[in-house]
Amino acid sequence: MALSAAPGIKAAIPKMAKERLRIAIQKSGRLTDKSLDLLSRCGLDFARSKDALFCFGRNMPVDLLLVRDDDIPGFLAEGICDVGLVGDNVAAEKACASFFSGKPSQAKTVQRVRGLGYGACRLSIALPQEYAYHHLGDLQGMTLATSYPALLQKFLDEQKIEARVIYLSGSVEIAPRLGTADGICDLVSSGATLAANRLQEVHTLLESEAALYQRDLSAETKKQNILNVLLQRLNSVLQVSASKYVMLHAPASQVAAITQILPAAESPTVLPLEGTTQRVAVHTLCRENVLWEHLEQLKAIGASAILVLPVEKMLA
Ligand code: PRT
Ligand code: ZN
Repeated sequence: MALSAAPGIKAAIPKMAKERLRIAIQKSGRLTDKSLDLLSRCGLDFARSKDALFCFGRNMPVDLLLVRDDDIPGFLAEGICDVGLVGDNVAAEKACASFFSGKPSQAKTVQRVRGLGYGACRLSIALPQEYAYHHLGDLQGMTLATSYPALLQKFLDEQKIEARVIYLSGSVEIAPRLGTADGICDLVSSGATLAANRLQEVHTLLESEAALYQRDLSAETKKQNILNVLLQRLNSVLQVSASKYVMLHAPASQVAAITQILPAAESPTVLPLEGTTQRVAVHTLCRENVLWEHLEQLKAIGASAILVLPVEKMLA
């Protein structure tokens, strides 16, 4: 936990206003654009200069802190920010590290509120492709390189596997080729990096996505109320991203089958079509993403003129 950065951060940002919620996001990295976009879709507008660490919220009492993702759990625990958008992998590693360092209370004050639907990845152990892996016991006596030493050590302890953990801050995947380690424990999303380095994924320790974490605000009602408004908007925005409005023509006899095929479909509006009693127009809201497979199934039971429209805003 890079708490050593805290005095610098404290000096760089305005005095903590008791009535303003402070959200930390990653300054520059994989989560930055999606986090900014999500907050903007929640209606938040920030006065943002390019290199600023701190951005003032123009239309709500919510300010932004732009920092390294690894610092976010520590800043939450220290009360430097109130809310953080950060990968579960980072939050779990910091919580685990503070547990090992004898400060479990830090981890307890920071709560995961909800996943945000982006930044999906998994923390996995990988070994050279030529290694004939059978089971976890094969890791016994190996040296594993990782940027997640606390999570890996906890996993090995739980499995009663004695392996040596070495910490690398980056380029973990080349460690086996350099002869520094037998295997690695690193983040994987598409698997392309593992394949390019001739590594096989043998076990997943953690599934991760970007998530909203908060510190305990039970004694700060105003801030918690602001967060509640933001969470309500977030719920709508995230539900809308998955929702689709579907319009199609179909045999009148197939309306029930159509709502069965469509994912999480609401009760449909069924309208007559000019010049026929055999076919009808069906309109419905689907609360989950509509895939090509769904459209193909609809076509197979006689649907035509199938339109899938994005939903911009929704208030349930
Ligand atoms: O500077 P700062 O410390 O803020 O950023 P960072 O360099 O530590 O993090 P960054 O921007 O690389 O990632 C931020 C977060 O994105 C991570 O903490 C995860 O929560 C999430 N995320 C999602 C990923 C990936 N997917 C991912 N694939 N973070 C890293 N990777 C790397 C992985 O380490 C490996 O090198 O991508 C490579 C594997 O990708 P595939 O697609 O080839 O499998
Ligand atoms: Zn980082």
